[in-house]
Amino acid sequence: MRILILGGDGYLGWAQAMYLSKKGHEVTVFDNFMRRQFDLERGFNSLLPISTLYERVKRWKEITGRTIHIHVGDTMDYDALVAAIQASEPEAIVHFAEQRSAPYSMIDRKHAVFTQTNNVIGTLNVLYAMREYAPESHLVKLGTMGEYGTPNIDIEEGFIEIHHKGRSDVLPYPKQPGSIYHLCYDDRTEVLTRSGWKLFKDLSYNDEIATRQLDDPHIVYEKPTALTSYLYEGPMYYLEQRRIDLCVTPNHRMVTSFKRRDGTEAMRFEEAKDILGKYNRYHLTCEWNGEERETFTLPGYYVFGDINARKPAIELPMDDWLRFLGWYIAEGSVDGVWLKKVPNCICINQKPGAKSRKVKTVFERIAALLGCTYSVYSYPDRNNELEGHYLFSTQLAVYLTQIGTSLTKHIPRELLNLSKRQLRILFEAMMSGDGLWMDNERDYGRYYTSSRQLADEVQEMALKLGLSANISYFDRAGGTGWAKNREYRVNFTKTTVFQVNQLPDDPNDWIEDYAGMVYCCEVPGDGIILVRRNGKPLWCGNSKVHDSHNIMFCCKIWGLRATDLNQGVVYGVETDETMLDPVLATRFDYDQIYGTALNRFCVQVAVGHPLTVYGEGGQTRGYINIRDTIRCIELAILSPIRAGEYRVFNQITEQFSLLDLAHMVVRQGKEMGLKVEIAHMANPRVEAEQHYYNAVHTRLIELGLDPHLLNDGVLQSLIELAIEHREHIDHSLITPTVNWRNASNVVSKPGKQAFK
Ligand code: NAD
Ligand code: USQ
Repeated sequence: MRILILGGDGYLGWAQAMYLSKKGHEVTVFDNFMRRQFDLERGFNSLLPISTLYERVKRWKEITGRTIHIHVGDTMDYDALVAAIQASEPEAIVHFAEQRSAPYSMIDRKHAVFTQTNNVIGTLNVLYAMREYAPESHLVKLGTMGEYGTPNIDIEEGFIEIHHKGRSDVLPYPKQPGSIYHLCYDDRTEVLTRSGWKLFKDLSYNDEIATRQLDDPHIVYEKPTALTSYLYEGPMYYLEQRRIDLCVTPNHRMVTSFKRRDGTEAMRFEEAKDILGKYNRYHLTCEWNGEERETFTLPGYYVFGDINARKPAIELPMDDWLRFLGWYIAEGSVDGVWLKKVPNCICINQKPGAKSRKVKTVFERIAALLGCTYSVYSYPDRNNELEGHYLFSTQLAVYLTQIGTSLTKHIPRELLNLSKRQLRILFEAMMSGDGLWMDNERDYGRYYTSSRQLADEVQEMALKLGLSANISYFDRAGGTGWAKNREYRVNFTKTTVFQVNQLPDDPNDWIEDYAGMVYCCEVPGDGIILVRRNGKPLWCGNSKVHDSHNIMFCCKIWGLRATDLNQGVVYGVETDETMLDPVLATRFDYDQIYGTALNRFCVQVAVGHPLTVYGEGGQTRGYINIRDTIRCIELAILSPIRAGEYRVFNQITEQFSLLDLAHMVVRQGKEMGLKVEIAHMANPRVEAEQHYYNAVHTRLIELGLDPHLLNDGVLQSLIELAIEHREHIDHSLITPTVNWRNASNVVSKPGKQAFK
């Protein structure tokens, strides 16, 4: 069989590659050497020295006569992945290529984001590449038992039968670790970012997305930790109402509002399909803590015709500037470009009356601050007399030309980060020009503009002021001149919560088939983001699932075949192949980041380090010998699988608590005449230290696995191996320094001997 092994240079991948090659399969290894790079950067090492992949493959050929092909590449690089698939034409793809260390993912935000991006997006690329170039191939994906967490019921193999309100179904077993957000919104949904509204397809990892928490309505901008997009054909949940417009996958997490007993309003997550046809309530508004700024800097400019003469910048009080700018954005224009080629005056025309008097006050103030001339001219216009207010300042005029003309007018982006109080000044001034208040409290009104961008920004400003706001537009058919342009209307009210009314003959939500791209993003916190469709914004959640759910989904829609192997902690490094020659050894990690419990304990015994049991030691996990790992994967590859089938095996052979393990190692160490003790350390992780654990693992046994269980002989050979190589052990790498409770941790550098 032709087999592609992604991550084939790693601890398990290399042992697997040799095992399958020896069995006569045509093996290709794909790896980006990320694991080796981490060692180089941090001064980490493997207990057994490891040769380069090229040396390994060469030696393998010399000893066995068999060829293992190499493709150096990254699953994040779709073209490289596709090239490997096209070259190897795999009948099976074994996917080990993930960042697999829990402590690594908890070092800090950067490492967390890398882990999620590498693993989730890398796997998505694998799925897409399979669909396009190897649709008949069988994906064998290494998952982990850790996905299930430590529930207080038995862990089944992937699926669980649920009886609910007299009905039953077999559903995926609940996952409880960190997870990705998955397919959600249609291709017309936008999301609010620090630089304005953006369609999901235009989002990048540098964008900062407006998020909130369930119990905290304040907008906090966060960079996405994952962006996902899929081609999707299937049902979508539609919700269309005066204030709300949404189109999401039925499993999407909606954020609905409900009244607590004490009358206060709270929010909760509900799946879209579960709220169909109900009188749901939605929270439409936000809270905003912007920045108070005392001054605005009017930039300097080069005097026309004299490149050496530059007028310096001028500081203006921010509140005065906002009052002026609001009027200018709504009603103002820059003149003089056509007269003198240099913009030199700013003009607002108004009918005589209250509005004209307001403009006069604002212009007089700016003229005084800038020391420039302000004049008012009266002239007739059609049936009216108009007052033209003019400020003569080239510096101001040069700056204002950047704010656009009627179709392109906009608010300088940095001003949208101002405090609520200052935004209100700008908003009031703009409303005085182009707005219409519909109540005396000024909580209900409309802003008119022919600039699409300005409409978006006024909506954002209204939301930050705590109002709910949507945008509609009006096409003026048959208009001439300026009046032929589309008119955008930003409608805002004080209403915080909106209830959807359902009329039996005119429902507001429904399920309808959809074919197109769907998008989502992952953000820190509760995963609530501000989205907008057809100009109507709404706080909304995401569908949290793990990348195994992506695999399940792709099997369903594209007919791919996949086996998801939820594997426990692996121990040991000796297989028939790794023992053939030192060049063929696989890595043996004992450090605080990549070293796993039993491997670490054996190294610790070898150098007389107390066994690092974190916390009480009641943490129970499934364990498996490396020999069984590689056999299980072979069994998964060889056992037939239907197109569209997604199956899950729990890949463990026995389970132990940490203390059980530690006591076994102590006993064996003493047996070998070594001094061994257990040190209960403060647990650097946040995890249950005493819990129920019973994981079903029968399917691989049924397929023919004959387990190598952990016994004194296995422990003795692991400890002997560690003793043989103990001169390579860097003691400073043993002590854990990554604490789950910290947002940022320091990982030891070489040369720091923490213990000797
Ligand atoms: P490892 O870190 O030794 O090997 C992973 C390999 O994948 C490395 O060689 C690395 O360079 C490569 N890689 C990572 N990201 C890549 C990318 N984007 N593109 C190309 N190559 C990439 O890890 P391992 O212990 O061999 O584990 C492999 C898989 O098995 C992981 O998915 C892990 O979750 C799973 N697993 C391991 C254990 C264990 O105890 N080691 C237990 C359960 C499950
Ligand atoms: N632990 C100690 N002392 C140590 C090291 C670990 O007490 O010196 C504890 C941990 O707190 C944890 C348990 O031992 O409770 C297991 O930790 P580990 O580091 O051996 O393994 P883990 O972090 O669970 O991760 C490993 C692999 C990972 C794989 C997982 C399988 O690195 O890729 O997914 O095992 S499982 O645990 O079943 O999810």
